[in-house]
Amino acid sequence: MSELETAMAMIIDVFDKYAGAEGNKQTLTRGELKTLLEKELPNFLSSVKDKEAADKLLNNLDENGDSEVDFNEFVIFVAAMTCCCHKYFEQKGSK
Ligand SMILES: [Ca+2]
Ligand SMILES: [Ca+2]
Repeated sequence: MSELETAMAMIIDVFDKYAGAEGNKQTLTRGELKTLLEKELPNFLSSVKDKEAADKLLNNLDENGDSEVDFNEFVIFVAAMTCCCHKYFEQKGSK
């Protein structure tokens, strides 16, 4: 597989791993999302330390309002995070 294909497969793997922990295997509950963020995005989570921010994040992610995060909603989040990282490194590189 190419690098990009590997990256995509890994995103799917990560989602499946955490979404399968409890309840619906196709969606992340609040608890599952929290575990995912703690394990996979520890640096990001330390920047949104307060619980309110994490709750707000989930509400923003949950586009269809079912209180869970499905794969589509998760991918939008990953894409948004990737854009932020890209911008960050671009700014860093230009200095
Ligand atoms: Ca689940
Ligand atoms: Ca949802």
